[in-house]
Amino acid sequence: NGHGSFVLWFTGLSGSGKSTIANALAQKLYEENKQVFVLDGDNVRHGLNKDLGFSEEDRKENIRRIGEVSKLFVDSGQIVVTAFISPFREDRELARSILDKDEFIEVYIKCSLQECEKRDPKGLYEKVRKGEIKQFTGVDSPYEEPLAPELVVDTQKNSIEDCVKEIIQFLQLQNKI
Ligand code: GGZ
Repeated sequence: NGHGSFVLWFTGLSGSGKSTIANALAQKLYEENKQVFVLDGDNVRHGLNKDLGFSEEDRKENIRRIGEVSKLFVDSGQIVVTAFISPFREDRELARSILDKDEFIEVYIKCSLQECEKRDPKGLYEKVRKGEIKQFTGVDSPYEEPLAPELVVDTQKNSIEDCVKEIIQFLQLQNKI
């Protein structure tokens, strides 16, 4: 694998801004002629992983497969941005282990549950509170905060645009781009 291929592994609650930041960041990198691809629920959970739900076992398998697919993309020369809750430390560490040491950058998209619930962009938290969705991350399924992510961006305190800038600055400082 040559220079410039790696995974930005986003983790954070539903509604924290993972997909929004991933897509905005990918657009910026694309404009700088980088090969970049976003993996998220829309293109993975509806296809490759449509046999998986939200039990602990299924989330584990979801993350394992995304780790393996990310490795394939990285080996093909792409920058990959993954936007999955990936709530369990152990599963994120497994994904990390699939990639080389310098190919895996864990980014915690930080936002409190309270703020995510307030945003509720898809009305899911409301459904959870009504009992229509079970095992929802942060409510009745755990979210394990990263202990040593390469980077933390706080979407509660900062705008999406500023979060994207922070990530780009980090990548430049680390000589990744
Ligand atoms: C968490 C759920 C659940 C449950 C459906 N728990 O905000 P969204 O809608 O677009 O993102 C959430 C997405 C989570 O899928 P991931 O593949 O990222 O999860 S994991 O990494 O834990 O495997 C949410 C929706 O799917 N969703 N049910 N019970 N999120």
